[in-house]
Amino acid sequence: MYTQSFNVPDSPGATAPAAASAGEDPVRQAAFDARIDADGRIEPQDWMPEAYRRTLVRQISQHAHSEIVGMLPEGNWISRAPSLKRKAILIAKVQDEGGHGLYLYSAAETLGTSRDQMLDALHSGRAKYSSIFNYPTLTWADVGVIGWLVDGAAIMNQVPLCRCSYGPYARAMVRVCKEESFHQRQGYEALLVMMTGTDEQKAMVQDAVNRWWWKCLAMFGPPDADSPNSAQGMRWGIKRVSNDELRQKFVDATVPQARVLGVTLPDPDLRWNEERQHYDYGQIDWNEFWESVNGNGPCNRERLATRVKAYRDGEWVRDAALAHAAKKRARSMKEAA
Ligand code: FAQ
Repeated sequence: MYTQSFNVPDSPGATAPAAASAGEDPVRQAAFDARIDADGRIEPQDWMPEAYRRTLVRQISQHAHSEIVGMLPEGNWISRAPSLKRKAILIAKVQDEGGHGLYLYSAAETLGTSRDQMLDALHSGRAKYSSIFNYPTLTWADVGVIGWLVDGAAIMNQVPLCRCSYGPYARAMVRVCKEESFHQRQGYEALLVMMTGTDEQKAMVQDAVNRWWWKCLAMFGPPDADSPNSAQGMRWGIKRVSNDELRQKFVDATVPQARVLGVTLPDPDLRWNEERQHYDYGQIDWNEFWESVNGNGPCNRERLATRVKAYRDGEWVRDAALAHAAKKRARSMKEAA
């Protein structure tokens, strides 16, 4: 359904030169720019402008936080899944999201920021994570809709990131996208089954679609004109496709899927535009989006409190692992002496 077939420009620098950063070594800056312009990869040991490093830490750590916080809405349904099969699938999916968070924290650590620093930013409310995870999962249909639409939107956004200019992030995204693809399909399949069920089940699916649709469109971030980070991110080959373009691709891919499923997308302005060869869609409520981003969504407080508690509860595990590692190190030093 979602493929790796994005046709993105090979060389981000071919259309716009990478920005020169004030105060950076001009020779190393020129080598960096040339690498970016040639669509090469930047690796952790390579010199890079501080602004590039900061942008990557910001985006990758936000992405990691989103995966970890994103375990919570669906995790809420593991104990209430309607069958053993659905429970096993859901456990696997939620574990995958945890794994994605771990690859992404590791990728961000290669830029010189520690996991403790990133987690502290999350737990203190300074760091952002995706707006979408601040909404409640009210029924079992929400789990299917998250797979279909939230993972579907995540794949749209993440496939181009497989070609991000920073090597560790790009490589992490390849595996993440393969797993997200399974997540999207399991959600869609669960909904297809519900739509062959009772009227009550069908109504439950439609209700979940009504509640999640607009929030998924907002997930791609503010409109390009209001996106302060996009231009530089694109010039550096971190972002390959703009927020609005990805949103449009998502709408275009999802409308036929909704038709097959037999649900109505809750937008009276949604219609095919022959001239643009895309679907037109209505106005996104950006106030609601910013409320969620800035800590005032329906579940922000609950989500953060759950993460902080999990971190505190896990302290003895981290301490034990560190003590074990120290003991092993001391033993091998003694043997080597
Ligand atoms: N939520 O200038 P831009 C998933 C912020 S993973 C919260 O356009 P940029 C898997 C943005 O950070 C979902 N904040 O920024 C899963 C910036 O603030 P800052 C996460 C948002 O970076 C599925 C400000 O607005 N995916 O779902 C959001 O160029 C199911 C201005 O925005 C990623 O993180 C938002 N939705 O573009 C897990 C992908 N949108 O930092 C469990 C990687 C924007 O200046 C279950 N990230 N903001 O203070 C990206 O591609 C980009 O960072 C964007 C934003 C596209 C999210």
